[in-house]
Amino acid sequence: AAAKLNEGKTKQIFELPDQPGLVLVQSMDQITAGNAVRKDQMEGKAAIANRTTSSVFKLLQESGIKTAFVKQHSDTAFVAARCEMIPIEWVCRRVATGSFLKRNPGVKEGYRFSPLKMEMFFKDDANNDPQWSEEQLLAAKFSLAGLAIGQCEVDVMNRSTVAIFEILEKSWATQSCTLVDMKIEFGVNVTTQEIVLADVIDNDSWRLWPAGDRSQQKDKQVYRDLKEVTPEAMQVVKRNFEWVSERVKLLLERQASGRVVVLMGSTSDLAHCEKIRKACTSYGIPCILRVTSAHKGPDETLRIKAEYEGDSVSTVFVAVAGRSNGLGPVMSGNTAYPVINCPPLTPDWGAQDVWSSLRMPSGLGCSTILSPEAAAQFAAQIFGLTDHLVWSRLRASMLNTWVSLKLADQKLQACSL
Ligand SMILES: Nc1ncnc2c1ncn2[C@@H]1O[C@H](COP(=O)(O)OP(=O)(O)OP(=O)(O)O)[C@@H](O)[C@H]1O
Ligand SMILES: *[C@@H]1O[C@H](CO)[C@@H](O)[C@H](O)[C@H]1NC(C)=O
Ligand SMILES: *[C@@H]1O[C@H](CO)[C@@H](O)[C@H](O)[C@H]1NC(C)=O
Ligand SMILES: *[C@@H]1O[C@H](CO)[C@@H](O)[C@H](O)[C@H]1NC(C)=O
Ligand SMILES: CC(=O)N[C@H]1CO[C@H](CO)[C@@H](O)[C@@H]1O
Ligand SMILES: [Mg+2]
Repeated sequence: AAAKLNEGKTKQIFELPDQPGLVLVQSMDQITAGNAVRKDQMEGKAAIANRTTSSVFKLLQESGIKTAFVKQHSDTAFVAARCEMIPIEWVCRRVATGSFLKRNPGVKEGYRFSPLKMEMFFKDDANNDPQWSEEQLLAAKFSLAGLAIGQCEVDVMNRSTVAIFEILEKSWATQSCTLVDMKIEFGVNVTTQEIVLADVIDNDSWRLWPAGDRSQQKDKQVYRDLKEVTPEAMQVVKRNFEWVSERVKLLLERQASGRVVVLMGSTSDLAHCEKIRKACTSYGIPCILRVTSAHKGPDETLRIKAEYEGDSVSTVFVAVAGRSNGLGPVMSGNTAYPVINCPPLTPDWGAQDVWSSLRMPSGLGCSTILSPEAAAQFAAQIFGLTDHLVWSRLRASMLNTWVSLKLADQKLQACSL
């Protein structure tokens, strides 16, 4: 049997002898509240927890959030990157409820935080997990897996928590569920020294109110609120957990279908168009390339347009035409779908050619974006309005860019010292 590295109230962590950078996280069939004062076995809970954690981590992972999760191992266990855990619970709130109301008397339940309210708690069972300020965390001078937890690391965790909350909030909204608040933990990947979302996200990690209605809450609060633990009451708690674990799978499903259709005036622009397609694919958006010239074959241009208007799949057209761009404006004047001009400009005439994409007759709403990647990104932002999976990739990408800049600056400062 593999060596046990750690054991807590709800999980055991095992070494994977053949994969030193990885661990096995095993859930146990036990439910706790109020720091294990109340402890009941609930058959099947571990399996439900497993499903919840796996689906949520998969959703975040596919969006581009760095997490410790690697893959599902069994009904009750998953494989994760081996981490040294930062002993802080990061709490993020959209709606005031629970302990926040106790600590902030006068605030009414249901108060909405915009921006999100961030809090952190030091994981210290003996002292009931005291709330900490950022300054206290810095003063603690934690060092995990060789990484000192300073201002930069704290900012990265703070920003990551917000992004993770927003992604889960958008995802739950597709199920008409309000994500009220959430608590998460970060670890330091021992192999890469990266800060990653670790531990688990299960129904104990958040409050979910279907249709924003507290009375229909599907989270662990139901269990905490039980006056007496009867078999019937435990069945209600378990049914709620099952409800969450069934719903959480739906978060991974695309809610809307959409596609980008790139029209190019000539195959000489193929390389430019392939860049658009590649970027679309990175957002999970299908992208189709077609050749047509609005100057030389307008009948064909309009026929191709009709093809994509005829099947009720939401479409963003991207027009790629050099020299004089007739394609984008003609499309834009004849379809209600969005049209993005993405002209492949050349150094010699680009400054003149671009005007054929910018100066439009009245009544046309096409946009112009010069970089092929940025044109795809704009199309993704349009689909992101209705597709939470696309929106999540955009949101995670924003976070990752922010973190890279922060780390680049930190590295540069360290060098110049
Ligand atoms: N990927 C990981 N690598 C290493 N350790 C991990 C990983 N994920 C979780 N752990 C640790 O496994 C231990 C057991 O988890 P569990 O949640 O059961 O503990 P707990 O009793 O709730 O205690 P805690 O208050 O520390 O969470 C915890 O210390 C947790 O931080
Ligand atoms: C963490 O470690 C694993 C294996 O040890 C590695 O494969 C992975 O890329 C690392 N980074 C993240 C973000 O998980
Ligand atoms: C639900 O919450 C319990 C309470 O701890 C948690 O431990 C369990 O893993 C969760 N199960 C589900 C359904 O996710
Ligand atoms: C997180 O960042 C916000 C915005 O910079 C800041 O106001 C807040 O105090 C931080 N929260 C914590 C707990 O560090
Ligand atoms: C018992 C059980 O349902 N195990 C599941 C754990 O989670 C993964 C991912 O959702 C499922 O594929 C397993 O079947
Ligand atoms: Mg824990």
